[in-house]
Amino acid sequence: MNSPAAGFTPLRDRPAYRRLAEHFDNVSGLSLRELFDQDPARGQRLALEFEDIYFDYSKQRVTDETLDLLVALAEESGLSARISAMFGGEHINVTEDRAVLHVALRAPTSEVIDFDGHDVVPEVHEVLNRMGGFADRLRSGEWTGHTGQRISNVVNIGIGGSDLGPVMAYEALKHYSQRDLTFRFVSNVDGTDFVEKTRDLDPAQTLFVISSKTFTTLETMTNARTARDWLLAGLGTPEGDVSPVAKHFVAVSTNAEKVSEFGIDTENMFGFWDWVGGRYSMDSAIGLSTMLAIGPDGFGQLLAGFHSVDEHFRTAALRQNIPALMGLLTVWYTDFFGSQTQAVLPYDQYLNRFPASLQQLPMESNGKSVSLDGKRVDYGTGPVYWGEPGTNGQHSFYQLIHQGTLTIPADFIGFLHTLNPVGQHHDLLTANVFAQTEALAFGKTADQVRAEGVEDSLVPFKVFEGNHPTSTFLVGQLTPYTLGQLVGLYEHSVFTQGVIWSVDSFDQWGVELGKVLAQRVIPELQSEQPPALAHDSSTNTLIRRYRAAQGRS
Ligand code: G6Q
Repeated sequence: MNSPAAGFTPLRDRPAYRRLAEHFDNVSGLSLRELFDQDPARGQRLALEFEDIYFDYSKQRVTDETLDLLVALAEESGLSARISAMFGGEHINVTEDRAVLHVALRAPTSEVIDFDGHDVVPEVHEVLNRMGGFADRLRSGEWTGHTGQRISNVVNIGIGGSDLGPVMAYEALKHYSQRDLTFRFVSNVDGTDFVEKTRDLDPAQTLFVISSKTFTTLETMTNARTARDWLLAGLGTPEGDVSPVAKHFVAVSTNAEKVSEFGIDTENMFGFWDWVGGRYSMDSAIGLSTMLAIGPDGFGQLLAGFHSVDEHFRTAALRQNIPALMGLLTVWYTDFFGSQTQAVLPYDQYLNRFPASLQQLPMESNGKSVSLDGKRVDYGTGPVYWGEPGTNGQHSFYQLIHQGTLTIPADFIGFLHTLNPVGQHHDLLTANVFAQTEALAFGKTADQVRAEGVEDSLVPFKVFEGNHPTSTFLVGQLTPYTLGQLVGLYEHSVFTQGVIWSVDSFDQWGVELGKVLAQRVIPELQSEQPPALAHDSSTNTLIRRYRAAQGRS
């Protein structure tokens, strides 16, 4: 293992952190009402504009001093140096001794990004060009299935980072997609997922994209084998003949050997590199389904959006740096207010999978309890990210945000222009964004409630304390470009948090234990003979009950 960030000062010992702790005692009692009363221009002042993205953080529970101290904390934590280290291809994923270069996936050809002594940008574009050629052939109907029929269904099989980003992007960019192609995404090892997603598809017109960085993932390989059987059976292929696989399967992977072993011609494999983490891979070849849906140009715009935010993150001063501020605000609430969650609330139906996809990014990256020196942290790290598209959430869980006992910072994401201008819908939708953030910030006092004629006994129930922190992103329109920007903002916010918390944001050892244990249990469920079970008494009993239900004693 690389020597991890040798000599970093533990978070609680950093001077800015200590000053923030004192500062918190002075400002935590301040209300957003007071802050806005003291500074009538606060709503314009605490906002940043980057291209088509307006970021209003004035409804956060911060003063100018808070922001100065948070920026000082970022500086003391070496954020600028860590950004340079990431863009410079250093092995900042120390526990796996890997570089973290997803920024290279969206670099234009004019840029040079060095990794272990060579420029990776040309190879990135070589793969993009191959993907583009394939996408053009498939979208135009030139690429046909084994029987000569045009492909009209694309099924991506992958899980985790090889599924969540692609599903989210497909949903988000459906407006720009080629509508005569049907897209489905199979991830769960539960056979129901495969069966339900393929039940109405014609095998002769279906292409499977097997997306797996390692090409060894249990869920994906199980689904891929089922897909192969489904195809061959559906086409009535004679026993032993696997020739249809060539026209109906392509692979996205870093593991050519395993792809070939599966029976997919490596000519039809699109590669990427071990410096791309799964949860940062939607703009690598893992995005092939996205490109098939929106075309190579649209995919290029998505990458350009990501790249614009990469440049902003790399070059903007921290106080004007949107992802850096987003990350610092999360640190502020996590470590000083003790918040354990962060809501992400997009007001656009196309972003219905955005919160789900986003969950993986911060929670797998910063869900860590050991810092880079291998020691247990004595402060909070990654909060739970969650959300739903607005306004649906307003009719379910917003109650708790408004009147519960938790402090839940929330990001509201709204758009100036809708892609579906139907009647008054967009005005009504957007009115809800503004009304909610206003209500969360300023609430409703007992006096206001009484003035509405509410009888005294009911007043406490109808009071809204307010002071619930929110940021509002007001974006021009949902396009491939702005989607890339939004995801890029969260990626770099997560990076910023990880730097402050001194954790390795790019490993995921926590995912491994379950995988190993499952491999041990599988034969215990399937063996003919009763297995010698050596688990705890709970697990042993569960296994026996399951075996009995399958008629295996
Ligand atoms: C993401 C994780 C994880 C990964 C899946 C799929 O950062 O590493 O979600 O993407 O486990 O892995 P494969 O792509 O190797 O199948």
